[in-house]
Formats: sequence, structure tokens, C-alpha cells
Amino acid sequence: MTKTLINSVKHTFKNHFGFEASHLIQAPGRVNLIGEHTDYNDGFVLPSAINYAAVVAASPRNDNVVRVVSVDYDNAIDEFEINTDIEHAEHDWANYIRGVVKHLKLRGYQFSGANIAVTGNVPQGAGLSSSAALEVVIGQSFKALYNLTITQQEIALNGQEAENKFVGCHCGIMDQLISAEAKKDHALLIDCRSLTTTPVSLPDNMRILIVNSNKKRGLVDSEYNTRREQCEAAAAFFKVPALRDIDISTFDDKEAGLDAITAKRARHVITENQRTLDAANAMHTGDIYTLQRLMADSHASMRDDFEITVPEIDYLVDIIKQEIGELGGVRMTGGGFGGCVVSIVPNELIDQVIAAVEAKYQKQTNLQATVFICSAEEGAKQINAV
Ligand code: GAF
Repeated sequence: MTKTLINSVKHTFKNHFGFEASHLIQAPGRVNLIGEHTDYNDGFVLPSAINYAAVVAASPRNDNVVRVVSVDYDNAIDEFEINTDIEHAEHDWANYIRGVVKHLKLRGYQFSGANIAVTGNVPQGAGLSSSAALEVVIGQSFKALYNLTITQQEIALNGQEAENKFVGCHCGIMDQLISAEAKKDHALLIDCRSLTTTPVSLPDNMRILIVNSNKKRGLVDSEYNTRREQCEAAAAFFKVPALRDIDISTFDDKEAGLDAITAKRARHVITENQRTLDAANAMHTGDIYTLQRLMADSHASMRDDFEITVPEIDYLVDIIKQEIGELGGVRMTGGGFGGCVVSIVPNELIDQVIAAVEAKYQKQTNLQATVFICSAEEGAKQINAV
């Protein structure tokens, strides 16, 4: 699949700029297996990169102009100067690129302009981090074009900064970090305070199956930012730097005095942190029974305490659960309010799960689900120097 993307981005570059690109770079989208809305609470997450990516063909320029052609937006163009204060663009997609370049400059990296063609096949608005893939592929491209001495971790932090300060979504670090640092065939247990990552193998004979509800996500940024504020209010109430610092065993006592909604939000984060650590352990020991229970508890917590699921997503989870029972796990994945569910399914049940989704989901919701059978891929990299 990436081969087609690479050919199309190379072709567009040559058509538009009149010569071959010197560099090809890719950065993957991600799926989070467990640990939702824990990253900005300094907690733990367990994502893996997927076989869907943003891909760039690029060449350096001698001047200070960045010119971008976007294959996925009918070859729309964005052009800006990097030696002035970079301002917002007319097209939303271009702001991710401008934000990344602006913040690389603010970090003191020295480079001149670039010609860029960009494309991607990470479904947009599905909670699979198409924006983080774009931010990371652009950071990785400037690293490759100008031999910048930037680490993968800093490419991720720079992408997050662009999204927080330039685009205006106060996301955590999970999506950019997994896109920049992922390991093939593994998920990464990420400690979002220290940013240390521990590779965890995926269970044998099982696949990651992602089902997009295709429920249009509404008010995502504002609801996301509200949840973040509620978590910060809870941490302030407990007089700790972040909810990561609240011990699960003492939470019930401490809850007294906190308003009901904020207490529910805090309970989700505190219990989800523990579930994430336990799930990494269960994957490590191949304990699928525990893994599926933790994924089920995570979903219930997102539905009842954090209140970020929607009926279509809850229904998809039910359909898949009925097919896999205790042999695999399923839960909503990503920021919430629509998007996708992730399931870890034994190979021999994949067809059966897909058939059940096809038979039931549309009848009940009038929406057609899209299924992705995924592999866990490597993080951002230069594909070759052509
Ligand atoms: C979005 C954000 F970008 C992440 O930082 C994370 O908070 C996630 O929602 C929820 O776990 O993907």
C-alpha cells in the first residue's frame, strides 16, 4: 500500500517541480491499544504505529521558501517564507506544516527552504493520528534534507508544540512520539513523564483489527480541551503536579470534596494508568484473558467516567465482543466522540468478526464501517535518498 503512495508522491513532485525529489520520507499513523487521555496527565500509554502513513517527496532549496503541493487536496499549493514570522495559512492541512517549520526554527535549527510533495493514507478524523503523522513526517524531512542533529524524541516534541501552539489543539505527546519512535511488530509502553519507551511484543497469532465507525466526530477539539482542563483542575485540587501522582489505592478517600464530574474524569485517568501498566505486563506474559478484561474495563471507563464514547462506538464494541468473547480484546481508541475501535483478534476469528460487523452495524446505525487489518510498523524514517 505504501508503494502506491510513494509512486504517487514522487510522480506529483516531478510533475509540479520539473525534476526528481532528492528525498523520500514517511511517518506512520498509530493505534492506541490502551491508555486513553492519560498522556497529558503525565501517565502511561500503549500505542503501536500502523501500516498507514504520511509520505513526503522533498528537495532542498537555495532560498528561504517552502513550497508544498498536497496530493490529497487536489494538488493544492501552500508557499511561505521561513525567515519571517510564519503566519497561519488559508488551508487547515497547511497549518500543520507551517507550525512544524516555525517551531523547528524557534528551537534554533538552521536550514533554508524546501520543495515538498505530500500525501498519506491514514484515515482523517478517525482517531488514528493523521495529523501527528503529518507533523512528524515534516520534521523528519527537514532532518533528512539538512542533516539536522535533532533526535526522534525532539521531532515528536516539536510536532506536539506545533499542534498545541500553532494549530490550537492541546494534545499530549503520545501520537507524535509513537509516530517518531515506533518499533516494528511491537507496541511501545510510553511513560509520558520521562518519555521513556519500552517495546512490548504483540501477542502471537493475533492481529490488530481497527474498525472505523465513520461517525463524524463533532466538537472534538473543544471537548478534548475541556477534558484536559478538568484533569488539571483535579490535579490542582489534590495538590499534585499531575493525576499520574495519585495512587489508585487512596483515590476513593481523596475524592471526597471534589465535584462529581471532575471526580469521574479523575477516576478514569487514575484507573486507566494502572490498566495500561497491567496490560503491558499481560501482553509480555501472553495473558490474553487479563488483556481482554483490561480493554473491556478501559472502554467502560471511557463510556461512563470520561464520557467520550458515542452509541455507534459502543455498539461496534458489543458486536466484536460477542464474536471474540474472552479470546481477544476490544475498546474505543483515540480521543473519542466517534472514530475507531481497536481489537486484538485471534487470526482464526478475523473473518468472523468482519462478517459480524458487516451484517449488523449498518442496519442499526445507517453508517458503513471500514475495517483495517493492521501490522505494527516502524516509526518515521527516510525511505531512501533517491
Ligand atoms: C488524541 C491526542 F492527540 C493524544 O495526545 C491523546 O491524548 C489521545 O487523544 C487520547 O488518549 O489522540
